[in-house]
Amino acid sequence: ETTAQPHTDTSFPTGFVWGAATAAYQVEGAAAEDGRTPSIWDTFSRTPGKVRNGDTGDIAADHYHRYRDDVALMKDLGLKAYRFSISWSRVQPTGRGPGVERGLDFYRRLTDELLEAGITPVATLYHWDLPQELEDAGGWPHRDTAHRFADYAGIAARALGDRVGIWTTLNEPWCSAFLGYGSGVHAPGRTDPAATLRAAHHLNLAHGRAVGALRAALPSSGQTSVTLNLHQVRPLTDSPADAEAARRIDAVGNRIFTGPLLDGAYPEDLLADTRHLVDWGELVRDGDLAEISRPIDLLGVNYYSPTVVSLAADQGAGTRNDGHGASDHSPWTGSEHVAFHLANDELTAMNWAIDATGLHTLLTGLAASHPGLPLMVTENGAAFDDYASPEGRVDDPQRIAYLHAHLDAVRRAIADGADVRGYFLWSLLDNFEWSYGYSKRFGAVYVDYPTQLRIPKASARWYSRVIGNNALPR
Ligand code: GBH
Repeated sequence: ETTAQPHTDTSFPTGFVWGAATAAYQVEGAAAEDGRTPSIWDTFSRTPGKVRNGDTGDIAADHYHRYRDDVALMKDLGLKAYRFSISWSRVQPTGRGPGVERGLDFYRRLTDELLEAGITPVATLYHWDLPQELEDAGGWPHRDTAHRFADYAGIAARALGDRVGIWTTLNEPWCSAFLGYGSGVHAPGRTDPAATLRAAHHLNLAHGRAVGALRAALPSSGQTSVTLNLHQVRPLTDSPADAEAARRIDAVGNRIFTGPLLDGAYPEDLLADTRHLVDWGELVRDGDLAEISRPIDLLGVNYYSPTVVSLAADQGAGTRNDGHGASDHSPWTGSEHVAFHLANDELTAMNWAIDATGLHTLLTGLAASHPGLPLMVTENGAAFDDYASPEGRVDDPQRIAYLHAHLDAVRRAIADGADVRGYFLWSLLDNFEWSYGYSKRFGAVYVDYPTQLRIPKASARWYSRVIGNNALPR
């Protein structure tokens, strides 16, 4: 420690980007308005048994109609940035052809409102809502989908590039590939290991091509990024077997993306682990890796909980504790002998273990492996069993504790040399938590769904003070 008061400095760098995040299908509603067509999540949520209580995103938090009030709320909380996603099937209902102005207009209105409130818009092009027509044509396992995505990226950037400066191509491609096509707990609900790996490659390719389309359409000040849910993988014990389990999960959970995106190649051990499932030589064509590894300006990191693994003798152990609902199929393609464990028994309402040191390790690890690459925490937060008191208050001390611990981990990572530019709380609002429907509340702001009334939780007020002070409470 070299500073004078090492244990009392709780402040963040000047200009640190304080934000909150949402995603189109989770908050917008208006599922059939202004030309929007179904995405894979509309189809999936309408399929009986796929989403808890049969919930859908038809109305969600009605953000499509209430965005003005929601921006006013953000301004009131002092947010400096808002991370939202664009619904592909609003902009290109068939996943092809020209953009639909009525769909684009929503994002023009939203971003105008944000800019007027002094809030920086941060747009994600894909937060899991593939136009159903493209899934019907083969979805992400089909190479053409990557080309369709680049076209869509160009349309969105030409329409909004004058007001949106920070662009993220994909949110958590691991979830799209491995939960969507592997375990099937996410849309489109397929359970095919070969399709999973093909999807992963085509998501990488889609990102790379989209970065090219963004660069062509954006002013030179435009920033491009991708958001990954990097698994902070830990072996259960120091045995060689558990180290092997950690290596495998790191390969198929992290390096399958960071390898091609940041380092220009798929790792050899990943190819070896999975070559019985897919013909990588046929899948990865000449020129793909150069496109995928186009330089980006920022890496987005989403973090919730660490991933603790051991090597199990029993086949199928990989299905346990994956945190994503019941499936007979493991998302961990090619890692059937790996078992998953909780890091501790302090759990959120998702039954995810709370361990903020994982975020520090992740950020400092990236700073060491990829020096010079600016980082942004694009999601972090927790679900708890929040409820509104008869007086209309929502007290969520557990969320305050969670945020405090994780923000302190970010602050320490910065002090240790990680170039972390900002932090986005997941989520601004309670919303549609995918296969859990509305049963899980991640918001800093409570949503009473029957009335759509917004109630800032105690954690929102707490976060607002942190932003105002640019520092954590001592
Ligand atoms: C994000 O996904 C999404 O981007 C967002 O839309 C979603 O609402 C939010 O998080 C909350 O779920 O070790 O058992 O914890 C996060 C998905 C969750 C995938 C944790 C990996 C690890 C399994 N990730 N999960 S476990």
